[in-house]
Amino acid sequence: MGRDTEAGPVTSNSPARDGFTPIPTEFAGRYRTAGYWTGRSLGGLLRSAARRWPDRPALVDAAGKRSYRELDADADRMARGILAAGIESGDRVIVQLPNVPEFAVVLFGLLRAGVIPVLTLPAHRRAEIEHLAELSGAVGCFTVDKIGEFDYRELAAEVCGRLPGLRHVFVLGDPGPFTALDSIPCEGDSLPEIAADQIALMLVSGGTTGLPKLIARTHDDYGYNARASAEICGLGPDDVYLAALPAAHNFPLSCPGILGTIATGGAIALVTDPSPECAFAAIERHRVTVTSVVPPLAQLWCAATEWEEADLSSLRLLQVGGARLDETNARTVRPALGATLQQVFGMAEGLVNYTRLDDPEDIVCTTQGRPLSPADEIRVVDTDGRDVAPGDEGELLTRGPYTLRGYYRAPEHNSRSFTADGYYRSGDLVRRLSSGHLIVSGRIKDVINRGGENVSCDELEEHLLAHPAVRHAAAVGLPDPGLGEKVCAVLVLDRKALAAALTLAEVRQFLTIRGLAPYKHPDLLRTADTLPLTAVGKIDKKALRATL
Ligand code: OOB
Repeated sequence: MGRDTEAGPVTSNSPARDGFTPIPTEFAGRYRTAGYWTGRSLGGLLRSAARRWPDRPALVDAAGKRSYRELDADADRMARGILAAGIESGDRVIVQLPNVPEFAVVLFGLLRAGVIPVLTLPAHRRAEIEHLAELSGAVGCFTVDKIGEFDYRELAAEVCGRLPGLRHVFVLGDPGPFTALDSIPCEGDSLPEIAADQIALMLVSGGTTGLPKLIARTHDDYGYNARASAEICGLGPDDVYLAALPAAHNFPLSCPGILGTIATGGAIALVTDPSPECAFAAIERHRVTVTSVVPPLAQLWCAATEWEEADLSSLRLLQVGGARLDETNARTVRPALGATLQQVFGMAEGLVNYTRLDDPEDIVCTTQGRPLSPADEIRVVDTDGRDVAPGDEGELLTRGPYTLRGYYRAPEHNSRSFTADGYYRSGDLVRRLSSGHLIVSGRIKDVINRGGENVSCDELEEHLLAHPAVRHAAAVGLPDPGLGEKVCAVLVLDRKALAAALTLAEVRQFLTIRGLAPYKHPDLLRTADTLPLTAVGKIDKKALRATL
């Protein structure tokens, strides 16, 4: 078992351990022997960087720079403060912060305290936050006062009212009735020693079922994810990474993102608004070299070079992932932005595929990359679970040194999502080329990929069915030139409600009241007399999509 060198009692995370499915011992042994798992904690990653590059900038923003030495000290102070406030190692806390430098300070503070951050997105609302807080048994919440018109303190107050276990709320900015993040007490004891095989943090899954799932990642597996990704992208101390997507997402966090940049001594810039205007200004000001975006944003950025004047010459690598990037848009990246394109096909569950920096242009523009690790095991199978012929389409199954073996506290779901020998069923349809590169050709999971954000149809349908006028509901994805797919809700209304038919605005209003994140709301509404059914009586989404 890995241990950090810092003195102090060993943290076991034991209260969080139940409900966690570790990678089996014989695999873990192999991953250690091969050097993928180093036994070092994520907090240790920053510590080593601070020793190696103390005076280099770790975080850059409009207000100035924070060196590695400063970030390291800030993280220690935060860790001590968190423990002094009464949160204990092994506890879980909700983190819902925008892309600001404090995100990194809070994240590393929690990691060093052995407190497990549940990394939620700013777009999440009551339905998601309450569910994730309950599922994780969170005792606290790190949030922000407001973003735009939305008040996160009100959200925290609502969730605290329903979950008495949520006792500690820290707010970045004006704390309202809670504690200000910058008033967190900074005295306190020595920090615990962190075992690297323990849960470091929890990511939220894009989800296929009714409610979002939690993915527990260990220090060992997530550290490997970040370091190996950084190596593939050739990151080093001269790189400046721009976090333009929400920092709590696996892509900007660890592929290689924030953690991969820290591991290699580069600087991190963050923007809360990824529009060309804002992001380009940040790229110019900080001489950003690498960033990651979803396909709609890549398309917008390429188009915006026509009218935006900013100097983007520092940008060497644009990573695009989260949803399928079509070949035409892929081919515009280099001419428009002057950067190398890298396609990234990843999942919070683990497996990440990258096109390599030296892959031929055709591979980069037509595939979604190949696995990060030589130890990633890939199977492409038919509906009976048999391997398809090389090059044929099938469902992607995977296991490996940084892929989960089970969702957190979800035994029933796990029996369906994993094979008996531990492969994760991704629900993605792929073809594998002889080079090992994958082409994502479709999906068998009932998910709509709305511009890189995954909307679980089950989850949305459950909310729609809660409306008193709705008898049956189906969510389907329809093609959209900007987003790739948009969300269409097809409703069968109660006879009495038919006269006063529901409007899209009313449906969205209803979902807002139910606390569902806005990106999951339908873009389109259709009503029908009946929904087509399959032979077993399930809603026939294929037929439904065809009629739309
Ligand atoms: C990333 O992670 P998630 O967990 O938000 O979403 C995963 C799902 C995949 O199973 C797949 O259905 C889809 O999003 N997806 C892609 C894709 N990248 C993700 N579909 C087609 N082409 C791609 N390039 O989205 C994620 C995590 C780490 C790195 C990058 C993306």
